Amino acid sequence: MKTVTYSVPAMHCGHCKHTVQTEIAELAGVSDVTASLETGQVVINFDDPATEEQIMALMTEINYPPVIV
Ligand SMILES: [Cu+2]
Repeated sequence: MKTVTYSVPAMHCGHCKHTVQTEIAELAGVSDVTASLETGQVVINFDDPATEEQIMALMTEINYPPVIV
């Protein structure tokens, strides 16, 4: 199990948080996504076949580009 934490400056409200969490959670291999508006961060637990590159590409695609912290 790998865990990554990204800062997501584009995440501003509950709707953003929901979108980020549900879209990332749909990726095969992702087991848990926790977004926090307080910190502006998203914590993602994942395993194969998901990759960090794939997660970052998806987040960019849905207009919530991640910043590595
Ligand atoms: Cu929003």
